[in-house]
Amino acid sequence: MMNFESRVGPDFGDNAPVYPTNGVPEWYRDAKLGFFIHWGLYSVPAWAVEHGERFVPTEDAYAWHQYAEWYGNTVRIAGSPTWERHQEVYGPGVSYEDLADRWDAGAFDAERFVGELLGAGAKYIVPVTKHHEGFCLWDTETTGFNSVARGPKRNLIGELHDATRQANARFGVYFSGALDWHVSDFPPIESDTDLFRFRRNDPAFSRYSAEQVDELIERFSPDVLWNDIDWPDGGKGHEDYGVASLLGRYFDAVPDGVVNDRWGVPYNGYLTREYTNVEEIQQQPWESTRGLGFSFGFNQDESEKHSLSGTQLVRHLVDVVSKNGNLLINVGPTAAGEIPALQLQAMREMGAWLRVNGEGIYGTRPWIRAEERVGVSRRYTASAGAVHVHVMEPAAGEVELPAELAGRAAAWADGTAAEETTGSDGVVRVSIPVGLRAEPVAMLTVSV
Ligand code: FUL
Repeated sequence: MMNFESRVGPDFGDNAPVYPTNGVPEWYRDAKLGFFIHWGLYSVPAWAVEHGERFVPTEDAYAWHQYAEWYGNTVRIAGSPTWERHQEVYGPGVSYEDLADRWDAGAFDAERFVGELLGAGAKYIVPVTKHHEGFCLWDTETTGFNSVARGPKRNLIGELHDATRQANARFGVYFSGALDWHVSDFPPIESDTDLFRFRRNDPAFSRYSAEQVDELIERFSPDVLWNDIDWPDGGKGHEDYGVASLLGRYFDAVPDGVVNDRWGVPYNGYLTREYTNVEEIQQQPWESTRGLGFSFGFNQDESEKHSLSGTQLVRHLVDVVSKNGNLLINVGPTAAGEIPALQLQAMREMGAWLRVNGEGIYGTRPWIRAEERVGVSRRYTASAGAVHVHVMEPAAGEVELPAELAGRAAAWADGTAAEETTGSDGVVRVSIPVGLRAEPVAMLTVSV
């Protein structure tokens, strides 16, 4: 499947618009951890074929798409596992869109839900307001295909927004810019080529998309505007519905807002990386995103073997932050609006770790190196007057200190002062307190 990270086009040559920019504001760089929420119509079937079940070249993998939120496309590929399962579960003649009236979000309590995300350590949340299938989760005036008119009969984005603001956290929105299958009439996407062929590029579609984003800006003043796939080519340069004018309206309304890089124009706020590991410190702030499992939307067939444990999640966060990134980890609720137990467990473990070790994450910047190639696996972050050494395998019992950090006052997260020993090999090591050896990551703060 297509890697959606950054595509740029078309080339406007000398007539290239000037894209308003706010760079990447400090609040965003300080925040480090956000939660994506993929909750939508796709949460009703909540299913995708098990990741890795079949090997197919990735560009042709759309019939076996691992993302449950792609259900509305996968189900239209005759003979795909999703198509087969859909016939079994719903019987013939029930379309994906028909599921809108079967969506019961009765267990959703925005305050409790947001409380879990913030308890897990998030400083911002980014719910999907409209995914590729076109179902809107707010009280839009642009279409009746929305959660107020159908199914839940609730303004889900409004509720999430209010609960997030009330808790003093930052609120962003995800929006599927170039794909809206509800107002498109194409065969299903079966390859990367189709992904670009089967999308609307007429000006009216850009206008439709821009009106929706304008509503989101006006109602929610989102701190993050997270566009996906691209802005429709047909309207990229349009004076009202194009990217430049839209971003202009956005930054007028939200002066310290931030956008991502998925607009398909030569302008980036921050870079996005999806299920990709980054090797080095990146100069440009970036954001790692992935589901806790292999899907963003809830896939009810996933189990422990597909999902990040709390320990793996914390280590991923530390790795990303050490390389100048933020982590936008995804939660995929059930249709009813609850967080599945497997996801909740990892989230709570991360929250517990952050309550003790947060000073080595929030507000930090990369140090001169992110990690070392030899010795016990570790990552570094820096804050005013301190470098934090994050030991990724605390069970190792001791860790090497690089020359730049040796001989200085240092304390472990539990308050224990670090004691250095110099081995016959000349390497300075510190012993890891026994009480921290079972932690996901043990943190040592060195004054510099
Ligand atoms: C991708 C989408 O196609 C996925 O479904 C998901 O929303 C991810 C964050 O971005 O481009």
